[in-house]
Amino acid sequence: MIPLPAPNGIHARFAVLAPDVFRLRVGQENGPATPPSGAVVDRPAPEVSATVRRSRTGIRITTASGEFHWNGRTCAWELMDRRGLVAFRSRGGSTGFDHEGRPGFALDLADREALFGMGEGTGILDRRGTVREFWNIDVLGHAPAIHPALSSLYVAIPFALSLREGRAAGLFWDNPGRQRWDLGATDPRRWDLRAGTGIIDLFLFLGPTVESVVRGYSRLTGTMPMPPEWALGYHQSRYSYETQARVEAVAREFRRRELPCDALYLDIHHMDGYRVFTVGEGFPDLPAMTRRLARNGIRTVAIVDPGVKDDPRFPVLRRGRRRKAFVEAPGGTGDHIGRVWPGASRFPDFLNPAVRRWWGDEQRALLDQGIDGIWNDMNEPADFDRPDKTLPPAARHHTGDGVHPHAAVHNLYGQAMAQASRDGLLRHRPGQRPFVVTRAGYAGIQRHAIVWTGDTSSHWEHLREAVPMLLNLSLSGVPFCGGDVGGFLGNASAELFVRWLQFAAFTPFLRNHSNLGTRDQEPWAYGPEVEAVARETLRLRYQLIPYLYGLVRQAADTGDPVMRPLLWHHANDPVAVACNTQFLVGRDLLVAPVLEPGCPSRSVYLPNDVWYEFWTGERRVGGRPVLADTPLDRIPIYVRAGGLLPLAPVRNSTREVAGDTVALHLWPGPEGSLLWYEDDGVSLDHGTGAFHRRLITQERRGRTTRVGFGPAEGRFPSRLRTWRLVFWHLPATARVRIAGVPQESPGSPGVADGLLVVDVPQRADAFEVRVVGGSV
Ligand code: MIG
Repeated sequence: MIPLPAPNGIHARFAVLAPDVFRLRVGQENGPATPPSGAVVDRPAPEVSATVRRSRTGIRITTASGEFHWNGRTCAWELMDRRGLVAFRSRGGSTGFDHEGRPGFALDLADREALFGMGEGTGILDRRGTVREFWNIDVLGHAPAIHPALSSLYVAIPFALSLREGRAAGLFWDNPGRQRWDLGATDPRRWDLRAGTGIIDLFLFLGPTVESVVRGYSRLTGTMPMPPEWALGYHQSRYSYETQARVEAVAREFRRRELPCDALYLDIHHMDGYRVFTVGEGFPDLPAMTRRLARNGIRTVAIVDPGVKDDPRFPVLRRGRRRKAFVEAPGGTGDHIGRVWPGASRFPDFLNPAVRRWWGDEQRALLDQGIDGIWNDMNEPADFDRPDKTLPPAARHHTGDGVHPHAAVHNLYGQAMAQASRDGLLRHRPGQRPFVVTRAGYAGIQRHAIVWTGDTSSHWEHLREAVPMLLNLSLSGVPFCGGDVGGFLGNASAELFVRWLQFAAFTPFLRNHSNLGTRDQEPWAYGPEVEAVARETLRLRYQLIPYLYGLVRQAADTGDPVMRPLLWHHANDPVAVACNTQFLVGRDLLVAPVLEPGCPSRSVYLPNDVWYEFWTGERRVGGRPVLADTPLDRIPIYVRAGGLLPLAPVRNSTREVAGDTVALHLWPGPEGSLLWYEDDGVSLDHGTGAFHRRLITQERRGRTTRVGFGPAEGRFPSRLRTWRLVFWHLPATARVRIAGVPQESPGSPGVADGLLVVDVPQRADAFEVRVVGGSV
């Protein structure tokens, strides 16, 4: 790192990680040791060329993409792009430590600057004008009606994406203690960032596109690994399916009613007196149950909470104590004893690598009985008896790198637990992709687990809030996320349930879950009309799985989220930037969920492009709102002109063999592309080339449409035999050539006017389908 001149007592350094990615570290001389957060993935730093110029007052560091200025007397600093446009500016006197040694700095906010990301949060997409705290807490029912001034939730990710008139930049302050960001709430022109402990360790991203900022952040903190394909199926949970008989009955209902389902969940009642890793009397033969479920294509996921019952006869506790595996009380006077579901409990010190390993091994008790996935809850961690609902600030963690007070590492606890879970699964199910869902996390959580957004309420207000919440999580490096379908607290009405399911069908993690004592919420629980809509919704979801799976692979490669705010592709369109009620799935699919009760229609803003209504094929010119009909069985969906959307045959589980024909819908437009992706869905072999990927493009010029199938990449043989190309707005009389060969009467009989359907046999080499016909 490049040493920066600094006033007495301050120790400042700077590093150029890439021409557009920088690190600024400001500490105190003789300050306390800072724990490593583990958020940043260690990678050998490439040689980046930078010019360093020192002056009497400070230093200037210039790269191909931008320039950093630092004043050694006042600690003023700024980062600007090549053209001199400021991304971040901190005035003199603001960067440093207060009299209690707490770090902080302030940034100028520009006139039309909007701030996104920051992990899980309530409220709208743009966080400017609010106060955000980073301190993981268990909040029951986080709707604003219940907690009006809620400033933190279960997942703290101190990463922000700033957008100024289409120019994006990013900032990540790696500090897992408490942070408080005043995002222009007190002074609309000032973004004030403070932490309770530690140092300033900032990573700055110059952009200027949203994509480059989020990709840069994802490269730094790691992208998500490929989940098993079944993670994209429909999951059914409740607090709790209390007995084996009940779980098996639910599984049978799904199959009898031909409702797709890939996983059922066991909440805390499956345990013996809430003792972690045990199975209670309600489940007399769990191995037989998981086997029967598996035969029906249904996986079983079990909840695992951190609190270990302080019962001297409980073997997990004894083994943990022998290993000194628990977080110590302040002053090191024995283990901290808190209270959670099992009553008095101790908390594994997941920050210690040896404890993570031990815990991962304890999971074997569940794996041996056929449990397929782990659900980590209460890992903020929650501690019922304490006023702050978590471990004492001075509780002691023995990390791999010294002893640290809980206050300095709090936000890492849930993350480290998820890491223990995943790593344990990797060891004990070698060669298989782990499935872990977590409630708490910090920057980098995507490397370890799927995130679900905890205890929402069955209110319309909360369904509305789920859209920006998942979008901001997606912008925070967490592409695989979702929330409880139907809401957790309280009873969802039939209408709310349907609308929630229709929305969630387009979110990566699709799980129905509900609180203890609430009404049944399985898709059939609201009667036949709702069940029929639910079935169609789930079938559409399953048809979309290949499309989603391809996007998940892109997320794994780059960090590009599956679910994107409109601003991802339309950062220069102020209406798109401010949109809280719609989102994109990939580039081409726009979803406008119904978020209000009793509405026969809703207004949908289409960004500046041409769009087609998915259900009817109607053409709509964007750059303005349109009105969409919203009968109960419809969710408004639009496809971008030129878009390609694959729809697979319906399955009841991803475990069923997929049919060998995929319908590839193509909407007219100048250009479009799809990255088609397949692999075996379960193993780690995709990491060594066992996948099938090809770029499919569409180009329309005048009366000619070309569909290009690029060469197949990877050594996994495609399961497809036939591409059924469905061209919207082309007549069945159009002339078709496949790889140069003219086709006789290509149009399938019985297809509606304005749809041309062409079956194309799968082949591995590159080829083109060319269609001439139709109007311009
Ligand atoms: O304090 O395990 O968010 O999904 O059903 C409640 C019982 C504890 C909170 C989770 C919820 C789960 C519940 N848990």
